[in-house]
Amino acid sequence: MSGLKLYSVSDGPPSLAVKMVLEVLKVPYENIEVDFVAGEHISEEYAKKNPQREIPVLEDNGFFLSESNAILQYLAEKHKNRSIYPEDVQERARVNQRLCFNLSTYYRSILDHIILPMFYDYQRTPQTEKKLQIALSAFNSYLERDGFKYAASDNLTIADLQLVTATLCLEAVNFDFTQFQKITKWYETFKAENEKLWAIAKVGMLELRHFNTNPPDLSHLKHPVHPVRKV
Ligand SMILES: N[C@@H](CCC(=O)N[C@@H](CS)C(=O)NCC(=O)O)C(=O)O
Repeated sequence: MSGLKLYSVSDGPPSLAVKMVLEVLKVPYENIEVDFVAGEHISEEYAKKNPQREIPVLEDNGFFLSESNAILQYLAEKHKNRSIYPEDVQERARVNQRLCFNLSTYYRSILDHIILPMFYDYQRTPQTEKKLQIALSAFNSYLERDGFKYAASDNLTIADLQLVTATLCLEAVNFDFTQFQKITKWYETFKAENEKLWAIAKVGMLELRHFNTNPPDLSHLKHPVHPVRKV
């Protein structure tokens, strides 16, 4: 056993990206499911692992790491996988740029328009939709301008793992993004060429689909980070 522990949530896009990189790297690990609906991540005990009280967290023999981008970079570095995280400075910079774009803009807009209103007392508004459309347009333009098969290269990199788990949220709620043809093609290519990875991600997509029509009751949570719906 590698001694690695992953504190994850089964429908969390960042958790799914980490699970996928562990599959790519063939690293054994212990998965510890954090009970999000029970608010386990808000506890003081969990805050020792991640003061942001967010999931996922990686524990590598007493070393705790949060922020899924940092986890992906750490694991790819540690296992010296130059295919999913290239060594060449410009190639690596492109991967890092896509990871930053996902965190700051693409997944951010998906979080605000799709995910947060699913779980919390937030609304889908014309403004959140507009930001999402702008982010989709930017991602589509990156794919068009650079012309790679994958998001940052002609092969799979850690950037794809994050961008795919963000995109699956759109699929979960049947948000039509087919007008963004490069994104649609890239997403379908990922699924077709990475069946094992997609099998991991699909579990989360289906759970999110369920939550979208059956919103969870989080009204029992004490000190939630986000406003909870009153039921
Ligand atoms: N930037 C963080 C985001 C992690 C995140 O937001 N995770 C969600 C679960 S998918 C969470 O823990 N949310 C806390 C909450 O809703 O209270 C990362 O990429 O790891």
